[in-house]
Amino acid sequence: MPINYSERIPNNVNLADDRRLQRALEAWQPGFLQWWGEMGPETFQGCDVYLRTATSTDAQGWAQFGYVKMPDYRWGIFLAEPQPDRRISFGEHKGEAIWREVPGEHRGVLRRLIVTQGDTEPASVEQQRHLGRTCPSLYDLRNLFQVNVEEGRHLWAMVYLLHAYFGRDGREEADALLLRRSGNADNPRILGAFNEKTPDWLSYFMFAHFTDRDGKYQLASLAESGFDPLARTCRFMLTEEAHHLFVGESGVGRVISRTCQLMKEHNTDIVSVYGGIDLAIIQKYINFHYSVSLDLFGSELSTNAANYYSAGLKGRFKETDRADDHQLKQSTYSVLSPENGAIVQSEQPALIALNETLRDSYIGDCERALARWNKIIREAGLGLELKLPHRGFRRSIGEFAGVNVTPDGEIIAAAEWERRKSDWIPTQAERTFVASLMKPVTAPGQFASWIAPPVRGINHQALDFEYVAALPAETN
Ligand code: BYC
Repeated sequence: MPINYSERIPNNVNLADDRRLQRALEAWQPGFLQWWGEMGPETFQGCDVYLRTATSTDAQGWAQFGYVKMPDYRWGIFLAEPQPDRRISFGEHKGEAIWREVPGEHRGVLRRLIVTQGDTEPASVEQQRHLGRTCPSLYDLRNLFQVNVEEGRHLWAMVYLLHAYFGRDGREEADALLLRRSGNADNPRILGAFNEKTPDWLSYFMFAHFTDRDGKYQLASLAESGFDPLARTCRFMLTEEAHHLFVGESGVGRVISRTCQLMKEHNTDIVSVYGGIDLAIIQKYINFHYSVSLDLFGSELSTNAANYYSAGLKGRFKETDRADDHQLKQSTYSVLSPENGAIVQSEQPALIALNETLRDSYIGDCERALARWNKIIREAGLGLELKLPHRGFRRSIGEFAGVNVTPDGEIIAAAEWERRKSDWIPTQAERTFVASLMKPVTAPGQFASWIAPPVRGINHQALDFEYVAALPAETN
């Protein structure tokens, strides 16, 4: 369905036919723009950025490329096309018609899920606000801004649902989404990972790889929802999410590639003296971001998750492709947890183990991506491997919270953890070193010393294309 760009808020939800909703969103828009000005990418708001904008939700039309100044980006409301005869595919309402309105008894829970999802979007923009100033290339700068404007659009997506379906409570929640701030002690973002800092580009690529990937799995579960407007919104968000994951995986891959090149050139593992990032440091960044992101799936055993599922609000990853009863009343699922100093496996009711089920899908995806990074190292002829730490490593949520688990999955005493943790997560000195490499590179076609160029440019453009033009004088 084409998107109407002549409207103040581009949309494919017939906003023009609903004056009340239109006015409510138009009233929210100035607050959003003010938030974007205060908390969106600093310094570069006046630049021309070669951005992709969605102009329709079908396979051909959702990516139009051209120079746009970020504040002029057309943030809009786009739902994927409805699926004819779609029925609820899981839970107590399995087989019933999907809901086009919020079912009264699930209103509070549904609102909470939408708010939690919505809160992550502006949070990530806030976390990445300062990165532009230290970009490793114009190509990377453009990709950062593409991700940022789309996270802004994902906020719009959730705000639309709140305004359209949740009345006054929804409007209040939509306002609150613009008031919380990542890392703010008094009014923080809801989920842990979104209050961490993203101080350098290695952290950013790790975030886009590991944390955005949680987004993929959460959105895919919400895309199964019996509440059809939520399902369709998330389906369209997933098309944009794929690019964010590409930025993360290829970004880390290019850092690894450059490190390998320097290792071979100088016949050493310690490439930091040559302007690269040692594989050992990259490993620690992986350990940090992977463990923070695992927490985003919630507790292994969760009655919340069971309730979301039974109510038909949040399914499993690829729910409809699974060959079971889609109600899970009798099934069990295998869960790991610490017990008397060891990590043991037990069978738990599948319904309350749904967070763990989703986490397992995510872990499988992370393992496949890790294998692709290791392939880069192998193809460089180096006999080293990166690893994902054990799922219990450095967890703050769920069964492993407060338990000291090594990356290899051994439970150790607190004192030993304190002694050894600098072997596993970045030390302040390593973070300072990585920060010291972050010198801006803004000449077209040039790349920082610590990262390899990408294989190809954006939308068939050359690598030396001016992906961001009209840079402020201070950044040239
Ligand atoms: N931090 O039963 P439990 C994305 C809370 S990322 C802080 O274990 P539940 C993106 C929980 O709220 C995807 N608190 O968890 C990525 C609960 O609080 P109450 C975001 C946490 O409810 C990059 C308590 O602990 N989308 O899109 O089963 C860039 C016990 O709850 C955390 C979603 O998350 C945490 N990590 O599941 C941009 C989808 N974990 O009730 C965007 C919507 C748990 O005691 N959210 N808690 O006050 C959900 O489905 C669920 O809320 C969660 C938690 C999966 C997050």
